[in-house]
Amino acid sequence: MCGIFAYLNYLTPKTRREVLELLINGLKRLEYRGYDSAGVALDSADGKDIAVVKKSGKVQALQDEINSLEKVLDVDQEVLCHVGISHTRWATHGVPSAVNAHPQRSDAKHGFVVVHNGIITNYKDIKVFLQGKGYCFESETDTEVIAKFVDHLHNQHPTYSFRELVEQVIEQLEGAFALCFKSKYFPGQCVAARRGSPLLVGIKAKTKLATDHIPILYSKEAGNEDAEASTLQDHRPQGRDPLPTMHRSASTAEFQPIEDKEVEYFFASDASAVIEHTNRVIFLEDDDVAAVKEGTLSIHRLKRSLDDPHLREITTLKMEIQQIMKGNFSSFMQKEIFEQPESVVNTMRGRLNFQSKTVTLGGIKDYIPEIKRCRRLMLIGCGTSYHSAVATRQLLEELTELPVMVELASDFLDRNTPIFRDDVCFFISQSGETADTLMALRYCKQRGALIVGITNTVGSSICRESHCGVHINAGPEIGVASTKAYTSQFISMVMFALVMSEDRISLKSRRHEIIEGLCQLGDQIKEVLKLDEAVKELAEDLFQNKSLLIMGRGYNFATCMEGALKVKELTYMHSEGIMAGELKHGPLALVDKAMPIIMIVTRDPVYVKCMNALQQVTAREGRPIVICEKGDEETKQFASRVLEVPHTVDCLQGILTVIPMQLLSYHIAVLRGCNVDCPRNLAKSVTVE
Ligand code: G6Q
Ligand code: GLU
Repeated sequence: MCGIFAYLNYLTPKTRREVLELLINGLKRLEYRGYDSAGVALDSADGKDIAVVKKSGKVQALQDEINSLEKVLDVDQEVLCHVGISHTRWATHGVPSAVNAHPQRSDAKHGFVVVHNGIITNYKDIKVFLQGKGYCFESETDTEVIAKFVDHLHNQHPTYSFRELVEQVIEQLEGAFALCFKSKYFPGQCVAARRGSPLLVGIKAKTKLATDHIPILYSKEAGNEDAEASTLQDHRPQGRDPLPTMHRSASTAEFQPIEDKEVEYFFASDASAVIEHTNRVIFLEDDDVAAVKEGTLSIHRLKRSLDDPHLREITTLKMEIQQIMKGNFSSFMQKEIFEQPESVVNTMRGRLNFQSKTVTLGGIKDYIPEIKRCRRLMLIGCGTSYHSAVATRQLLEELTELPVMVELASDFLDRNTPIFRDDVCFFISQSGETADTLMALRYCKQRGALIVGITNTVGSSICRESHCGVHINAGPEIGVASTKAYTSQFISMVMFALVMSEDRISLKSRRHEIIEGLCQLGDQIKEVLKLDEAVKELAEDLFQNKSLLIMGRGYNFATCMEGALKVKELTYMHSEGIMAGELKHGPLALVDKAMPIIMIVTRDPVYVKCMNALQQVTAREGRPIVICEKGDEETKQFASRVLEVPHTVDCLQGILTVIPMQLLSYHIAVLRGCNVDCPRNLAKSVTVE
């Protein structure tokens, strides 16, 4: 959630206008992650102070504010070496307002400023400690303690380097964070750190980089744990500083991976913000501290754990700039809905051989024998990702003959669900950063289960912390409402089920039927997308309603839940996915001629039961809108309106039935004047519990 973007130019002259444009543009790319306020910090025009501009609302509001300050900011002045940091906030502590927006500062003179993604859970303790030292707080955020804490340490230990100060600070922080610091005392330097929230460094050098790796510098070796930092609690009662002196970096000769000339660095919470500048990035790991001083980047960790790699790899991103541009579409969500004919094919590319009818999932193939021996499969996720698990559970049960549990990550954790070494746990997440899912992953990993990540984001935390996994390869998804990631997650799980059953003769024809179905899916999705106009007309009839019920069962139940989630989040209209088998047990009471109802009825094993439900609804004067298979005259008779989708194999039908629901929520949102890409109160990547 929310975004960090920082830009450092070293010996690459830029006007302050250019720096500001870079920062604002970076924030706009990240705005989908969180967006209630935004801010920037850069050197003041006279170079003696730091100028901070913050604004409540969207990045555009910040940009307008900056435009009005052009004179004060002396935007045409050139800077040779400079650090600018910026942030778009999704408030967790304190209302969205200019004062709560980031950068947060240490003091009115801007000794240190910081931008933060995440939550500091022990901020109250630190705040009390700092108040005792005379610090006064101006915001309601948890973040402000960080800026003041680093300032306090600086006062106590003026000889410490910027990076050392940040190392000391993060050792005292609990919770989740990605941080980026700028300081008046350390001009031209930038220090960033992360734990639990994503952060990467982009590198743009004039000359080709001499290396593909950056070695990590450690302040402490493994096994030297007695030199462990004291905690804040240890120090406070004696009134001492929470600063362990033994931590100073032991390394003297810093490695200089980048020639110290003409280089630009970008710090960002996600790759979409840097891709237009460079495709060379380093994904930071938890507890990494990245520092740039005199144009040289170094990465530090406080202590070396035994399994630590000694290097951080410089990754070349494959993402294309077009992938994060809206093109001719009015919103990212609309673009992503219409990308599905290609994105589903990308998910299968190189994995599914339609001729030989074989499936290879490179990221898990070595683990398949172990998975086949497991006690049960657990599928864990949140929101839409959870729905993709619901959608594919039945097929997994059928093709693996294993018990399959489907869990919402938050509830799974609340229950302290028993997990065993012979469990195989799938973590499904578009972003790969969702806090609940990540914590459930760690919970299962600790208990010895095999961890399989199903994500769309290369380099994400879930990706890195899994034993094996599948990248769904849907391409960047920017709209907050998940669409193409859902269909690609769905297909990834179907492919996994196919892999698990490849040596089962009795399932051969079923497997072939499914592979045939997958082969036609791209074209069939194109067919479904032609319903756009009809769906728009339907939206015109529905958009003023207060509620929308979506009913179905079997393979289509997940579509009902996913459709209802889309409607809720995008249109703020009440919507509920109802399991048609449960109608008589309560929901039927809601049915009358005024209640808008959508029913999904396809020719699968529960068709007859669905028809019963349909008749129960019409018998109560309900006027259901029916999503059914093309040419199904019998079903259409009971419908007040119909949306027909092509026929495919029962277990894939959910991919085709969910698309009209995606379109419907999109059109209702537009008609209701809602912000399609950034629904209120939501963020794309939910890195807090
Ligand atoms: C739905 C949302 C949301 C999302 C979850 C999980 O439209 O995007 O429900 O699916 O927040 O996110 P991840 O898939 O990134 O873990
Ligand atoms: N917890 C911080 C705040 O509320 C950061 C929120 C964010 O990640 O944007 O200011």
